[in-house]
Amino acid sequence: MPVGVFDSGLGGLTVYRGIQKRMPDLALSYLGDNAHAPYGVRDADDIYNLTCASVERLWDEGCDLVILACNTATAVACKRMQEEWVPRDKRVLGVFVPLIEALTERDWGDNSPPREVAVTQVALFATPATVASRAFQRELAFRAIGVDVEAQPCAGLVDALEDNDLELAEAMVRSHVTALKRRMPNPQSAILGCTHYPILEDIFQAALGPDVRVFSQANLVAASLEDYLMRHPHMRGAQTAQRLLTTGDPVLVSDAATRFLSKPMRFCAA
Ligand code: DGN
Repeated sequence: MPVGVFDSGLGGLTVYRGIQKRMPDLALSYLGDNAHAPYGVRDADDIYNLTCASVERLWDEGCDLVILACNTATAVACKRMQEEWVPRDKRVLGVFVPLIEALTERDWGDNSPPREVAVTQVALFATPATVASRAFQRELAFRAIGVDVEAQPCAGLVDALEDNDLELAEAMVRSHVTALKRRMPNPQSAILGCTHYPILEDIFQAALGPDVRVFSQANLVAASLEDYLMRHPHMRGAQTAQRLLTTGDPVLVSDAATRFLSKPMRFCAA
C-alpha cells in the first residue's frame, strides 16, 4: 500500500523528494493534476472538486494515506474533505501542521491553549489563493499567540517555476521580498507556504538576509510523515515501488519535472 502524494502540478515533487530521501524504501505514488494547474487562481469549489478527484485517483492506486503536498489545496480543501468526505478507513493530511509545529515548537497532540512563542514577526510567502484563505493565520492563532503574520501573495511565481524560467522566478522573489519588507521590515522567520518554493529557498534566504529563519516544507513534511507512520504502521506498505502519475501529457510533464528537480523523472498517464 503506497503513500499518496498529491499536488496540482510539479511543486509537490519537492515534498516527494524529501520523503524519498528520508525513507528510501517507502512505497510512494505521486499524482500531479497538471491538466488543471495552477490551482492558485481557481475558486474554492473548483479547488475542492479537483482535489477530491485526484485523491480518489490515488485511492484507486491503493493509497489509503494521501498527503496534499499543495498549500493551496490544504488551505482551501483539506478541512472540508476531512469533515465531509474522507471515509474512516482513509486519511488525507495537509502540509500546514508540520510547518506550524516547527515554527511554534509544539506537537500537534498538544491541545493546551495558545501560548506565547519566541517568534513574533513571521513573513508568509504563498499563492494568492493560500493567502486569501487566511488558513495559515487561523492555524497559527489556534496554537500560538503573539505571532504577527504578514502575508505576501506571490502571483506568477508558480507559473515561472513550472515554465522553468528561473531568471524570472528569482527576480519575482526579490520583488516580493521587497514588497513584504515595506510592511514588515524585520521578520524573524519566513514561511515558504507553497511546495514549489523550496526550489528557490537559497534565493529567498539571500533576499531576506541571514538573520531570518526560513521554513520550507520539503524536509518538515517528510519528518512528520515518518513520525506518523511509526504511530500508524498499518498505513505503511510492504513494497517499495514508486510511481509518478499525471493528468497532463506524460512526456511534457516528465520533461518539465526533470528540469524542475534536475534529475530524471518519468511520469505515466493517470
Ligand atoms: N505547490 C502548490 C502550493 O503549495 O500551493 C501550488 C499551487 C498552485 O497550483 N498554484
